[in-house]
Amino acid sequence: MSMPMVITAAMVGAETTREQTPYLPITAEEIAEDAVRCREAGAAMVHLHVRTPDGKPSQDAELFRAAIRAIRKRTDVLIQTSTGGAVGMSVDERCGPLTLTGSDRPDMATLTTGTVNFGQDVFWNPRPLVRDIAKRIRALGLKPEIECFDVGMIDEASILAKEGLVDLPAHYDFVLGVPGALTARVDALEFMIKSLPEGSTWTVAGVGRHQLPFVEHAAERGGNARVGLEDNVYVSKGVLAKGNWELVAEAAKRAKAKGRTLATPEEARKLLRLT
Ligand code: KMH
Ligand code: ZN
Repeated sequence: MSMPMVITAAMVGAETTREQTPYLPITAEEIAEDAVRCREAGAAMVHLHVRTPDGKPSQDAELFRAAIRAIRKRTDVLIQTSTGGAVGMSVDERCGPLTLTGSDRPDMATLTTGTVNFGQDVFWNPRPLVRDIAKRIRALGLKPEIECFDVGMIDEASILAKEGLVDLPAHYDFVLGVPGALTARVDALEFMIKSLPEGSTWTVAGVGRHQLPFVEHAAERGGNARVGLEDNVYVSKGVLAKGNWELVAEAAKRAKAKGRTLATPEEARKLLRLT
């Protein structure tokens, strides 16, 4: 029997704008309201970025603290904070959420293990910077989600493990379909899966129109899926999702149709070996 599927809602991101969709949550209260509905729809985890009140991407610790408190006041969904932030941010800026401790500490943090073209920009992750972030994640006692925008990032995570900066088996997120990075094709997903160290867990995040079809591919292959407005604003062709919750609900429907059950946050914590 396959494992329950962990659905992650990438709720905010750094690139999606209110011009693209009026349903993008920006304030802590808006994020918490949508997170509650995502949890009810079947998400076990949220992947979190935050914004300033005027909608600009930010990695400010206090904005994260406010969002984390607002979410935890209302739901038990796991919170994975971004360390990617937005292109062009410094490493200290990106690591803002890793300064949160005690009851404000996130449950998990992302770690991108290589540089990649990102649309018209470059998402810079030189090897020293990756090691710096890996150490900060470890110092906070968190497990990383290894964000893989290309296959070599899996190999780099194995090197980090040899250096004692990442524990194996680890959890990986394959982000497929960013312009300039690895394409969203099933054979690319298969190669990613084949490239993983023994015992790894994985999530796939298809970008744009690939988001919901890749929930089905993940369901068939025994993996996990990420959906949400960070990567895609449409629930069907030309129809905006009315919130992250609507994308989670659609993902849950498709996963169940493939015979998968959905993980609760507590089940996800065990499956992903979080502390
Ligand atoms: N916004 C992207 C440049 C992450 O959250 O760790 C990077 C990103 C990855 O979203
Ligand atoms: Zn992100």
